[in-house]
Amino acid sequence: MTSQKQWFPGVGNIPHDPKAKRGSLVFRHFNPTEVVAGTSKTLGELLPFGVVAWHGVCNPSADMFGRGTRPMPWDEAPDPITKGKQRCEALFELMVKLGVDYYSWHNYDLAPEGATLKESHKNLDTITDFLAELQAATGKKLAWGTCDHFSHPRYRLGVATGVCPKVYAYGLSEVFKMLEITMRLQGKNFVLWGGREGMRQIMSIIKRLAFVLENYGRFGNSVCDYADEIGFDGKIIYEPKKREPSKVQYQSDVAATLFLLQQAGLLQRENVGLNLEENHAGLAGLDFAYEVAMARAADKLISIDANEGDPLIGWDVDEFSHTVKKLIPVMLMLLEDGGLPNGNLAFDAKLRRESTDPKDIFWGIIGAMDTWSIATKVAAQIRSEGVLDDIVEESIYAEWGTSLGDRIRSGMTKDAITNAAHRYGPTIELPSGSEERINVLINEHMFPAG
Ligand code: XUL
Ligand code: CO
Repeated sequence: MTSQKQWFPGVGNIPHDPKAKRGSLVFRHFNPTEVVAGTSKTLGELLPFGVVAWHGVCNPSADMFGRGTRPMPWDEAPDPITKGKQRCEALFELMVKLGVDYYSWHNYDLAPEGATLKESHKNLDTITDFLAELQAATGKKLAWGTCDHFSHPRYRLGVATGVCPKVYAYGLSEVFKMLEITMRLQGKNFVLWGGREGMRQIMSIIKRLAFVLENYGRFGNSVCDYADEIGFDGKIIYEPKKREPSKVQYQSDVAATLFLLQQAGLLQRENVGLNLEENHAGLAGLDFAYEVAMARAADKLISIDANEGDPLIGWDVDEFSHTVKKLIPVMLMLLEDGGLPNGNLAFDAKLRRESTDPKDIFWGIIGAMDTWSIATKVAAQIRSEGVLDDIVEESIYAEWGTSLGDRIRSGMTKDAITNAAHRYGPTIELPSGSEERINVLINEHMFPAG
């Protein structure tokens, strides 16, 4: 440690205490050792929470119109390396006090970028040594590492899909280095988000789209090849986001990302997966649960950036999760999968600019952990009662269980299909889609009567 100083002196370790006086900083729902009904797993196992360095300890809560408002005493330091180390300490103090096991970081969140690539790598090595010490002292773990390929002006015209091979090479070598560091810190996965991989002026890309998408594939395959070469056993996880900062990002939603990965031969690679973020689904005009379902349908769901957006705001607001209802269908799926066995729930979420009490970051993370815990318990209850299964399997999709369903799925000739059409149509009796009944069912489980 650079000092024995506490960066959040007013807050102790946060207990699970459902009966605590209102306004106490406690978990009311998240109890890591509680076994979730109908499963053999605990809440802690099903919800592998993580905090992220960039929002947790680097983001001063500035917005487009105003300076930062958040007190960040760890940023006051005589030199950039000390500042980086103090950020690491503040991050680990947050994890320890909240009982969160994982963190994520971009290369230059914690290590200062140097004047040369060599100097940047040296700074990264110094910070990595420090992180390794903190991990050993606290037992905390790295969820994933990634590269900041959006802040520096050299990336303004793209990286993998950009206009310049020098930038491509620079960005890729930063990934190689950060991948080595992620492996050294025993990180679970490595994220590739593409904020600057997207459309700008339409006139400047109309001739080059196929060309840059080929580069996108080449870049990803080089990352995966290097991961294989050094024996990184985590996944390279792509994070879709439709817009912001670019007008349209190529990896715009799950379906588009799967298509790009397939075109590039990346989808077929065992070490490629997806990292989904709730607010990003909203920006694409999609339900988060739909995105999770789509990733699962392709067997590529690995990790989640947990946060939520605001339907009245058109950009990525990264609020800490606080709406239970939206997470219930997500948890119904994750309960089927036994959680996220190879990934995490990283809070890619930040404080509002209005929130300036040093305790606010605790309220944000505690609230989000409790929100996911409530959704997990409600989903477990719905699952164990089996009513939703009854409606969906036994009623809505029941016809697929008949012999005609079996025959179609095992392959029928044109004539056999046509005969079936003559036999069963034109009026065909269907079950109700039960839209309202399902809505009532969810409310009944969230707020049981009596
Ligand atoms: C941006 C975003 C990123 C990635 C990592 O919206 O979500 O922070 O998670 O680069
Ligand atoms: Co994210």
